[in-house]
Amino acid sequence: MPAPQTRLDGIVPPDIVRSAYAELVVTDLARSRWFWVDMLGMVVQHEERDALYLRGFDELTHHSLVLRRGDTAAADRLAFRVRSPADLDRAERFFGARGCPVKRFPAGATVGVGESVRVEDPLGFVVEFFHDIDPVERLHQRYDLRRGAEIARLDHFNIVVPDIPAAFAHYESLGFSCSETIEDGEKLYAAWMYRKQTVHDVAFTGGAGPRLHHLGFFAHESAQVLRTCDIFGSLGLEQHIERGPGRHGVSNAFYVYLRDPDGHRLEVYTSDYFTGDPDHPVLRWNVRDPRRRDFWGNAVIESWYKEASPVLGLDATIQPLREANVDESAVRVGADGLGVVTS
Ligand code: 4SX
Ligand code: FE2
Repeated sequence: MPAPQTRLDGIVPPDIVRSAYAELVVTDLARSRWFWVDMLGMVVQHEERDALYLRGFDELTHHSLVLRRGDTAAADRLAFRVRSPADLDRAERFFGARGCPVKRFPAGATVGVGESVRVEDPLGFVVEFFHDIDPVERLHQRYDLRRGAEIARLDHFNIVVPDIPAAFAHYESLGFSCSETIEDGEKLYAAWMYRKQTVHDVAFTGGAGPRLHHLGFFAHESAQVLRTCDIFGSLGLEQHIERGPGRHGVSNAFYVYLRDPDGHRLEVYTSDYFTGDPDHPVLRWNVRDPRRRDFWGNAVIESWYKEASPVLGLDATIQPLREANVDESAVRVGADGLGVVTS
Protein backbone atom coordinates (compact mmCIF):
# COMPACT_ATOMS: atom_id res chain seq x y z
CA MET A 1 0.00 0.00 0.00
CA PRO A 2 1.63 3.29 -1.01
CA ALA A 3 2.29 5.46 2.04
CA PRO A 4 1.18 9.10 1.89
CA GLN A 5 3.99 11.13 0.45
CA THR A 6 4.87 14.79 0.46
CA ARG A 7 4.03 16.11 -3.00
CA LEU A 8 5.71 18.93 -4.82
CA ASP A 9 3.23 21.37 -3.32
CA GLY A 10 4.18 20.09 0.16
CA ILE A 11 0.66 18.90 0.93
CA VAL A 12 0.23 15.34 2.16
CA PRO A 13 -2.89 13.59 0.84
CA PRO A 14 -5.14 11.68 3.25
CA ASP A 15 -4.11 8.03 3.64
CA ILE A 16 -7.08 6.32 1.96
CA VAL A 17 -7.78 2.71 2.93
CA ARG A 18 -10.49 1.79 0.44
CA SER A 19 -13.69 2.72 -1.35
CA ALA A 20 -16.25 2.33 1.45
CA TYR A 21 -19.78 3.36 0.59
CA ALA A 22 -21.97 5.28 -1.80
CA GLU A 23 -25.25 7.10 -1.28
CA LEU A 24 -27.78 6.93 -4.13
CA VAL A 25 -31.00 8.88 -4.42
CA VAL A 26 -33.85 6.57 -5.49
CA THR A 27 -37.45 7.49 -6.26
CA ASP A 28 -39.33 4.50 -4.78
CA LEU A 29 -37.74 2.97 -1.70
CA ALA A 30 -39.98 -0.13 -1.72
CA ARG A 31 -38.95 -1.01 -5.29
CA SER A 32 -35.31 -0.37 -4.46
CA ARG A 33 -35.60 -2.59 -1.39
CA TRP A 34 -36.99 -5.38 -3.58
CA PHE A 35 -34.08 -4.99 -6.03
CA TRP A 36 -31.14 -4.52 -3.65
CA VAL A 37 -32.30 -6.72 -0.76
CA ASP A 38 -34.53 -9.44 -2.23
CA MET A 39 -32.79 -9.84 -5.59
CA LEU A 40 -29.18 -8.95 -4.81
CA GLY A 41 -29.21 -10.28 -1.27
CA MET A 42 -27.79 -7.26 0.52
CA VAL A 43 -28.28 -7.09 4.28
CA VAL A 44 -30.48 -4.34 5.78
CA GLN A 45 -28.39 -2.88 8.59
CA HIS A 46 -30.63 0.08 9.37
CA GLU A 47 -33.93 1.32 8.01
CA GLU A 48 -35.77 4.64 8.27
CA ARG A 49 -38.85 6.00 6.56
CA ASP A 50 -36.78 7.62 3.80
CA ALA A 51 -33.54 5.63 3.76
CA LEU A 52 -32.06 2.14 3.74
CA TYR A 53 -28.53 1.31 4.95
CA LEU A 54 -27.24 -1.87 3.28
CA ARG A 55 -24.13 -4.04 3.41
CA GLY A 56 -22.70 -7.28 2.08
CA PHE A 57 -22.19 -10.54 4.00
CA ASP A 58 -18.42 -10.08 4.47
CA GLU A 59 -18.57 -6.48 5.60
CA LEU A 60 -17.80 -5.66 9.22
CA THR A 61 -18.65 -1.95 9.01
CA HIS A 62 -22.11 -0.40 9.16
CA HIS A 63 -22.98 -0.04 5.46
CA SER A 64 -21.59 0.07 1.94
CA LEU A 65 -24.69 1.52 0.29
CA VAL A 66 -27.22 4.11 1.42
CA LEU A 67 -30.43 4.41 -0.60
CA ARG A 68 -32.21 7.67 0.13
CA ARG A 69 -35.65 8.54 -1.22
CA GLY A 70 -35.81 11.65 -3.38
CA ASP A 71 -37.68 13.07 -6.35
CA THR A 72 -34.87 12.68 -8.88
CA ALA A 73 -32.58 9.66 -9.14
CA ALA A 74 -28.91 10.64 -8.74
CA ALA A 75 -25.69 9.69 -7.02
CA ASP A 76 -25.26 11.80 -3.88
CA ARG A 77 -21.68 10.96 -2.88
CA LEU A 78 -18.86 8.43 -2.90
CA ALA A 79 -17.10 7.74 0.40
CA PHE A 80 -13.58 6.53 1.17
CA ARG A 81 -12.41 5.28 4.56
CA VAL A 82 -9.13 6.82 5.76
CA ARG A 83 -6.51 5.24 8.04
CA SER A 84 -6.65 7.63 11.01
CA PRO A 85 -8.70 10.57 12.29
CA ALA A 86 -5.79 12.90 11.37
CA ASP A 87 -6.41 12.02 7.72
CA LEU A 88 -9.62 14.07 7.89
CA ASP A 89 -7.49 17.18 8.47
CA ARG A 90 -5.24 16.09 5.59
CA ALA A 91 -8.27 15.75 3.31
CA GLU A 92 -9.48 19.21 4.32
CA ARG A 93 -6.09 20.80 3.58
CA PHE A 94 -5.49 18.81 0.38
CA PHE A 95 -8.77 19.81 -1.27
CA GLY A 96 -8.77 23.31 0.24
CA ALA A 97 -5.39 23.93 -1.42
CA ARG A 98 -6.92 22.92 -4.76
CA GLY A 99 -9.68 25.49 -4.36
CA CYS A 100 -12.38 22.85 -3.88
CA PRO A 101 -15.43 23.48 -1.66
CA VAL A 102 -14.95 21.53 1.61
CA LYS A 103 -17.48 20.86 4.42
CA ARG A 104 -16.91 19.12 7.74
CA PHE A 105 -19.74 17.03 9.22
CA PRO A 106 -20.14 15.87 12.82
CA ALA A 107 -20.43 12.19 13.80
CA GLY A 108 -23.87 10.86 13.01
CA ALA A 109 -24.48 13.09 9.95
CA THR A 110 -24.67 9.69 8.25
CA VAL A 111 -26.08 6.91 10.47
CA GLY A 112 -23.22 4.72 11.74
CA VAL A 113 -20.45 7.03 10.47
CA GLY A 114 -18.20 9.25 12.62
CA GLU A 115 -16.90 12.70 11.79
CA SER A 116 -16.41 13.25 8.06
CA VAL A 117 -15.12 15.66 5.47
CA ARG A 118 -17.03 16.14 2.22
CA VAL A 119 -15.48 17.87 -0.76
CA GLU A 120 -16.52 18.73 -4.28
CA ASP A 121 -13.44 17.36 -6.02
CA PRO A 122 -11.74 18.85 -9.11
CA LEU A 123 -13.65 16.35 -11.28
CA GLY A 124 -17.03 17.59 -9.95
CA PHE A 125 -17.92 14.66 -7.65
CA VAL A 126 -18.87 14.92 -4.00
CA VAL A 127 -16.40 12.68 -2.19
CA GLU A 128 -16.53 11.95 1.54
CA PHE A 129 -13.67 10.89 3.80
CA PHE A 130 -14.31 9.31 7.20
CA HIS A 131 -12.44 7.18 9.71
CA ASP A 132 -14.89 6.04 12.39
CA ILE A 133 -17.75 3.73 11.47
CA ASP A 134 -19.82 1.41 13.64
CA PRO A 135 -18.72 -2.22 13.67
CA VAL A 136 -21.42 -4.79 12.89
CA GLU A 137 -22.04 -8.46 13.48
CA ARG A 138 -20.10 -11.00 11.39
CA LEU A 139 -22.46 -12.68 8.94
CA HIS A 140 -20.04 -14.33 6.51
CA GLN A 141 -20.91 -17.83 7.71
CA ARG A 142 -24.65 -17.25 7.94
CA TYR A 143 -25.24 -19.20 4.74
CA ASP A 144 -28.80 -19.69 5.91
CA LEU A 145 -29.46 -15.96 5.43
CA ARG A 146 -27.97 -15.64 1.94
CA ARG A 147 -30.12 -14.99 -1.09
CA GLY A 148 -29.98 -13.74 -4.68
CA ALA A 149 -26.54 -12.55 -5.75
CA GLU A 150 -25.15 -13.08 -2.22
CA ILE A 151 -23.21 -9.79 -2.41
CA ALA A 152 -20.11 -10.01 -0.19
CA ARG A 153 -18.85 -6.40 -0.21
CA LEU A 154 -18.48 -3.18 -2.16
CA ASP A 155 -15.48 -3.40 -4.46
CA HIS A 156 -15.23 -0.20 -6.56
CA PHE A 157 -16.66 3.01 -7.98
CA ASN A 158 -16.62 3.61 -11.74
CA ILE A 159 -17.06 7.25 -12.70
CA VAL A 160 -17.69 8.92 -16.06
CA VAL A 161 -15.31 11.79 -16.74
CA PRO A 162 -14.74 13.89 -19.87
CA ASP A 163 -10.97 14.07 -19.38
CA ILE A 164 -9.39 10.72 -18.43
CA PRO A 165 -5.79 12.05 -18.04
CA ALA A 166 -7.06 14.74 -15.63
CA ALA A 167 -8.90 12.12 -13.55
CA PHE A 168 -5.80 9.91 -13.58
CA ALA A 169 -3.57 12.79 -12.42
CA HIS A 170 -6.01 13.75 -9.66
CA TYR A 171 -6.25 10.23 -8.21
CA GLU A 172 -2.49 9.72 -8.58
CA SER A 173 -1.95 12.86 -6.50
CA LEU A 174 -4.31 11.31 -3.89
CA GLY A 175 -1.93 8.34 -3.61
CA PHE A 176 -3.70 5.82 -5.88
CA SER A 177 -1.70 3.35 -8.02
CA CYS A 178 -2.70 2.20 -11.48
CA SER A 179 -3.33 -1.49 -12.22
CA GLU A 180 -4.58 -1.42 -15.84
CA THR A 181 -5.30 1.01 -18.68
CA ILE A 182 -6.94 1.11 -22.10
CA GLU A 183 -4.93 3.28 -24.46
CA ASP A 184 -3.38 3.62 -27.89
CA GLY A 185 -0.17 5.33 -28.93
CA GLU A 186 -1.24 8.73 -27.68
CA LYS A 187 -4.63 8.66 -25.94
CA LEU A 188 -5.73 7.25 -22.58
CA TYR A 189 -9.30 5.88 -22.85
CA ALA A 190 -9.78 4.30 -19.40
CA ALA A 191 -7.80 3.51 -16.24
CA TRP A 192 -8.21 1.40 -13.08
CA MET A 193 -6.65 2.70 -9.83
CA TYR A 194 -6.40 1.26 -6.32
CA ARG A 195 -5.61 1.85 -2.67
CA LYS A 196 -6.67 -1.57 -1.31
CA GLN A 197 -4.72 -4.51 -2.76
CA THR A 198 -7.07 -5.37 -5.65
CA VAL A 199 -7.37 -4.14 -9.24
CA HIS A 200 -9.29 -1.01 -8.24
CA ASP A 201 -11.16 1.24 -5.90
CA VAL A 202 -11.96 3.67 -8.69
CA ALA A 203 -12.00 3.46 -12.49
CA PHE A 204 -12.75 6.00 -15.19
CA THR A 205 -15.04 5.65 -18.20
CA GLY A 206 -14.77 8.39 -20.86
CA GLY A 207 -17.91 10.42 -21.52
CA ALA A 208 -19.88 13.52 -20.56
CA GLY A 209 -19.26 13.99 -16.85
CA PRO A 210 -19.27 14.09 -13.93
CA ARG A 211 -21.61 11.06 -13.76
CA LEU A 212 -21.57 7.77 -11.86
CA HIS A 213 -21.05 4.86 -14.26
CA HIS A 214 -21.50 2.00 -11.77
CA LEU A 215 -20.91 0.60 -8.32
CA GLY A 216 -18.97 -2.67 -8.36
CA PHE A 217 -19.99 -5.26 -5.73
CA PHE A 218 -17.91 -8.36 -5.04
CA ALA A 219 -19.38 -11.86 -4.98
CA HIS A 220 -17.17 -14.85 -4.20
CA GLU A 221 -17.95 -17.12 -7.11
CA SER A 222 -18.89 -16.92 -10.78
CA ALA A 223 -21.84 -19.18 -9.88
CA GLN A 224 -23.36 -16.25 -7.98
CA VAL A 225 -23.11 -14.06 -11.08
CA LEU A 226 -24.81 -16.73 -13.18
CA ARG A 227 -27.48 -17.41 -10.55
CA THR A 228 -28.32 -13.69 -10.44
CA CYS A 229 -28.96 -13.79 -14.21
CA ASP A 230 -31.05 -16.96 -13.87
CA ILE A 231 -33.24 -15.38 -11.18
CA PHE A 232 -33.95 -12.25 -13.25
CA GLY A 233 -34.63 -14.46 -16.28
CA SER A 234 -37.00 -16.72 -14.38
CA LEU A 235 -39.07 -13.74 -13.28
CA GLY A 236 -39.25 -12.29 -16.80
CA LEU A 237 -37.20 -9.34 -15.55
CA GLU A 238 -34.28 -9.80 -17.93
CA GLN A 239 -34.43 -6.07 -18.77
CA HIS A 240 -32.47 -5.50 -15.53
CA ILE A 241 -29.50 -7.35 -17.14
CA GLU A 242 -27.56 -4.88 -19.30
CA ARG A 243 -24.21 -6.43 -20.19
CA GLY A 244 -22.77 -9.90 -19.71
CA PRO A 245 -22.37 -12.22 -17.97
CA GLY A 246 -18.82 -12.51 -19.17
CA ARG A 247 -15.12 -12.44 -18.35
CA HIS A 248 -13.44 -9.04 -18.41
CA GLY A 249 -10.13 -8.59 -20.20
CA VAL A 250 -9.17 -5.74 -17.88
CA SER A 251 -9.08 -7.14 -14.29
CA ASN A 252 -9.86 -10.73 -15.41
CA ALA A 253 -13.01 -10.53 -13.29
CA PHE A 254 -16.16 -12.51 -14.08
CA TYR A 255 -19.02 -10.00 -14.28
CA VAL A 256 -22.56 -8.95 -15.04
CA TYR A 257 -23.96 -5.39 -15.15
CA LEU A 258 -27.48 -4.76 -13.90
CA ARG A 259 -29.67 -1.66 -13.85
CA ASP A 260 -31.72 -0.96 -10.72
CA PRO A 261 -35.32 0.34 -10.85
CA ASP A 262 -34.02 3.94 -11.22
CA GLY A 263 -31.45 3.02 -13.87
CA HIS A 264 -28.47 3.14 -11.51
CA ARG A 265 -25.95 0.61 -12.81
CA LEU A 266 -24.16 -1.94 -10.67
CA GLU A 267 -21.76 -4.72 -11.44
CA VAL A 268 -21.62 -8.09 -9.72
CA TYR A 269 -17.88 -8.77 -9.92
CA THR A 270 -15.75 -11.70 -8.84
CA SER A 271 -12.19 -13.04 -8.87
CA ASP A 272 -9.83 -10.25 -9.80
CA TYR A 273 -6.22 -10.39 -8.49
CA PHE A 274 -3.70 -9.14 -5.88
CA THR A 275 -1.92 -5.84 -6.61
CA GLY A 276 -0.18 -5.18 -3.28
CA ASP A 277 3.48 -5.49 -4.24
CA PRO A 278 5.23 -2.09 -4.24
CA ASP A 279 6.43 -2.59 -7.84
CA HIS A 280 3.18 -4.06 -9.16
CA PRO A 281 3.36 -3.48 -12.94
CA VAL A 282 0.64 -1.74 -14.99
CA LEU A 283 -1.17 -3.89 -17.58
CA ARG A 284 -1.81 -1.79 -20.71
CA TRP A 285 -4.53 -2.86 -23.18
CA ASN A 286 -4.69 -1.48 -26.70
CA VAL A 287 -8.05 0.16 -27.39
CA ARG A 288 -8.31 -1.99 -30.55
CA ASP A 289 -7.90 -5.27 -28.69
CA PRO A 290 -11.35 -6.94 -28.88
CA ARG A 291 -10.64 -8.86 -25.66
CA ARG A 292 -9.97 -5.77 -23.52
CA ARG A 293 -13.52 -5.31 -22.18
CA ASP A 294 -14.80 -8.83 -22.73
CA PHE A 295 -12.18 -11.57 -22.83
CA TRP A 296 -14.37 -13.63 -25.16
CA GLY A 297 -14.66 -10.75 -27.62
CA ASN A 298 -18.35 -10.01 -27.07
CA ALA A 299 -19.26 -6.48 -28.13
CA VAL A 300 -20.13 -3.91 -25.46
CA ILE A 301 -23.73 -2.67 -25.75
CA GLU A 302 -23.94 1.06 -26.58
CA SER A 303 -26.03 1.94 -23.48
CA TRP A 304 -23.12 0.79 -21.31
CA TYR A 305 -20.87 3.47 -22.82
CA LYS A 306 -23.50 6.20 -23.02
CA GLU A 307 -25.85 5.99 -20.00
CA ALA A 308 -24.93 6.86 -16.40
CA SER A 309 -26.37 8.41 -13.24
CA PRO A 310 -26.26 12.18 -12.73
CA VAL A 311 -24.36 13.28 -9.62
CA LEU A 312 -25.22 15.91 -7.02
CA GLY A 313 -22.92 18.75 -6.01
CA LEU A 314 -22.33 19.85 -2.40
CA ASP A 315 -25.36 22.14 -2.83
CA ALA A 316 -27.52 19.03 -3.58
CA THR A 317 -28.33 20.12 -7.14
CA ILE A 318 -27.43 18.05 -10.21
CA GLN A 319 -23.98 18.85 -11.57
CA PRO A 320 -23.80 20.23 -15.13
CA LEU A 321 -21.98 18.03 -17.65
CA ARG A 322 -18.87 18.66 -19.69
CA GLU A 323 -18.61 16.78 -22.98
CA ALA A 324 -15.82 14.25 -23.49
CA ASN A 325 -12.85 14.81 -25.76
CA VAL A 326 -12.46 11.10 -26.66
CA ASP A 327 -15.04 8.38 -27.37
CA GLU A 328 -13.88 4.80 -26.91
CA SER A 329 -17.16 3.40 -28.29
CA ALA A 330 -16.43 5.11 -31.62
CA VAL A 331 -13.10 3.30 -32.01
CA ARG A 332 -13.62 0.61 -34.62
CA VAL A 333 -12.06 -2.68 -33.72
CA GLY A 334 -12.21 -4.09 -37.23
CA ALA A 335 -13.75 -2.64 -40.41
CA ASP A 336 -15.63 -5.91 -40.94
CA GLY A 337 -16.93 -5.89 -37.36
CA LEU A 338 -15.31 -9.25 -36.75
CA GLY A 339 -12.77 -8.03 -34.28
CA VAL A 340 -9.85 -7.87 -36.73
CA VAL A 341 -7.34 -5.37 -35.44
CA THR A 342 -6.80 -2.47 -37.83
CA SER A 343 -4.84 0.65 -37.20
O1 4SX B 1 -15.01 -3.50 -19.46
S1 4SX B 1 -13.71 -3.83 -18.80
O2 4SX B 1 -13.31 -5.23 -19.09
O3 4SX B 1 -12.67 -2.93 -19.25
C1 4SX B 1 -13.92 -3.68 -17.08
C2 4SX B 1 -15.00 -2.97 -16.62
C3 4SX B 1 -13.04 -4.30 -16.20
C4 4SX B 1 -13.27 -4.22 -14.83
C5 4SX B 1 -14.37 -3.53 -14.36
O4 4SX B 1 -14.69 -3.44 -13.04
C6 4SX B 1 -15.23 -2.90 -15.25
O5 4SX B 1 -16.30 -2.27 -14.75
FE1 FE2 C 1 -16.49 -2.34 -12.69
